[in-house]
Amino acid sequence: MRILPSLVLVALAAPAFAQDAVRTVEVDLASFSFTPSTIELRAGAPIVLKLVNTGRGGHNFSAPEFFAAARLAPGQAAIAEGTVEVPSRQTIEVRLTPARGQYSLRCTHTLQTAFGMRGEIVVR
Ligand SMILES: [Cu+2]
Repeated sequence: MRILPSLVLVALAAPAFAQDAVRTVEVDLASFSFTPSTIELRAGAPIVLKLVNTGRGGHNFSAPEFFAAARLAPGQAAIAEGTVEVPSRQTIEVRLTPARGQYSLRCTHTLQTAFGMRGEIVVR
């Protein structure tokens, strides 16, 4: 019985443990879609939102209400006007804890919302 508390402390202190606890949610951006187009998240559960631009053109992940309601991880770069730019062939990671709600998502680059580059974030 005496050994149990120290084992628990070791587990909590190990960086690997902390990383495993955070779910990575990948969203692919391409011309002209988000995959998945409906992103389902759990309220209050921290995530790494991994935005992968697989295309030749620049895209962005614009969800102002979503980012305003979420809690961004400490040290996280500011997200300008609720929009994260993801240049061609690059990956941007955003660490945050989402808040319950239903939020619209789109790419604000010229005409791309009209071309179908939009989606939804559902946080339950
Ligand atoms: Cu786009």
